[in-house]
Amino acid sequence: MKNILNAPFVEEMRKTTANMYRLGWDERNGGNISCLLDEEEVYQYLDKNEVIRSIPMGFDAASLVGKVFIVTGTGKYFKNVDEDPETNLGIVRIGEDGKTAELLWGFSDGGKFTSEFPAHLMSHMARLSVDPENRVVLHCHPTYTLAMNYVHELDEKKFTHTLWEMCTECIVVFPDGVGVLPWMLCGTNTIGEATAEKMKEFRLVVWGMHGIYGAGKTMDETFGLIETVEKAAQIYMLTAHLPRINTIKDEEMVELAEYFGVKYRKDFLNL
Ligand code: 2HA
Ligand code: ZN
Repeated sequence: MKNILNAPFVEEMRKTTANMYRLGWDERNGGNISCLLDEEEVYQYLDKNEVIRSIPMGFDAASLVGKVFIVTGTGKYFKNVDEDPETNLGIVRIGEDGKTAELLWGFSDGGKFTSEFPAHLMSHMARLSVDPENRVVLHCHPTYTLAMNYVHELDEKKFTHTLWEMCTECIVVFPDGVGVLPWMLCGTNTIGEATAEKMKEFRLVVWGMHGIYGAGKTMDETFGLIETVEKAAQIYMLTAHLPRINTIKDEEMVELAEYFGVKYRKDFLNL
């Protein structure tokens, strides 16, 4: 067996959580990450027959039975993942009943997966149904995106359009736009179901006055989506109170989308 602490997927979680913490997107226990792993790769590091404990999930993830995820722990701080991955992270396999998570590694202080595990797994299921290569779901509280929630209408079309206007590359990076949910109670199956419904259409979902969810094929892609939204939101917040003299026009966004060959939400433009 290889040493799990050297596994690229553990390393990636350590680096990503540290990065996000430094960017100020994950104060205290804010934020959570889950990543679908390649089973063959995982079993080079862990014995598939050694289940440390079984943890009830409280929802049905039938289409994910046997799938293995690395995930951040509930109440754990992104700040601490790098120095102690075995306490702050866990590797779980979805059990035969679809309703239990079998712990294969981590959560060494008796902990368990993030309180947002329903939203994560339901989002994985939704994304996989439209993109079989989806692997990563990432949630955080990026500062400017959150600030923008208080001063901008929480309307999908308007929110996406404003972000697209703020940086030239936005429409190319997230041509599918940003889904928006109103404020909802977090940590519940209800917000999980609402997020998953949006995830069939969007790789990015804003949780009104809470934060954002991103999904993608790789950690880089997913992180990059949120990073680009956050950059656009920052430009918006730096300029929203000033007279707007210039803007990227809808015709120019069409030019960009066509030049880069992306399929974009035409109905989010005002043409
Ligand atoms: O678990 O971010 O949404 C910390 C959170 C909850
Ligand atoms: Zn949160």
